[in-house]
Amino acid sequence: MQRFQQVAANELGRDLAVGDIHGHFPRLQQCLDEVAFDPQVDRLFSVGDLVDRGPHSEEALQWLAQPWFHAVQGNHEALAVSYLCGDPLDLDMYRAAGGGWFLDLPSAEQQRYASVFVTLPLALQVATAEGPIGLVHADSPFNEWSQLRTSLLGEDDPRVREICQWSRRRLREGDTHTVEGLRALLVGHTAVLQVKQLGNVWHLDTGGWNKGHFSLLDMQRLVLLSPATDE
Ligand SMILES: [Mn+2]
Repeated sequence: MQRFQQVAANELGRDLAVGDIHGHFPRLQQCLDEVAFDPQVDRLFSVGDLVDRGPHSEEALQWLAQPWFHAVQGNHEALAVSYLCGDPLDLDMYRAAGGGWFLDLPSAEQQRYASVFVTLPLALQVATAEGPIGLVHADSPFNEWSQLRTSLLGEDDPRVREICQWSRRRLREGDTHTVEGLRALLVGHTAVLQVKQLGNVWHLDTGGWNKGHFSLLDMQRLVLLSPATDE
C-alpha cells in the first residue's frame, strides 16, 4: 500500500469530489444522478469516512471496487483496521460513533473490509489542467504539500497520520494559510453547513450523511455542482 498516491488528469470527463459519506451511498447516488454523473468518463473522489453512522456501510466495498471511484482513508476506515490489528480502542466510543455494524460482523467479514481499507492512501494528488489538487481526510500537517508527500512515502509517522485523519484545528482556528504546492486541498471530517474555503483548503463535509446535504465539487473548475443553485 502507498500512503501517498498520484492520479493522472481526466482527459475524458469530469472529476467530482465529495465529503464524508458515512454509509449513505443511496443518497450519494441520487446526488450523482442529479448531476448526470457518467461512470464511463467521470470520476468521483472521496475524502474518506465511507462507513459508520449510516445504514448502508456494507456497500463501501462495492464502491471501492469501481474504477471511477477513488478515496483516501478516513479515521473511520482506520478504526476498522486498528480493531483488527488489536490496537487499544475504546469500543463503546467506536460503537457510539457508528461502528456497531462492523463490530457485529463475523470476523471473516471484518477482515474482508479491513483488507481493502488498509490499502487506501492517506493522501491523494489529482492532476488537473490548472494544477494539482490534494485530498486528505482531515488536514495536512505541513504547509508545503511536498513535505507531506515526502513524509508519507517515507517511514510511517503516527503524528502525521493523526493530523491527516483526525485534526479539526484549521476550522477551529479559522486558519486561512495556503497549503503551498497545490491548487486546492480537499478535506472532510468536520461537518459544516455550507462548503467552507479557508485559504486553498476546501471543507466538503456538509452533512449529507446526517441532516445536511452532499456537496459535489467539480475539481477542474473548482465550482460546486451540487446542491444546485439558480445563479
Ligand atoms: Mn472523520
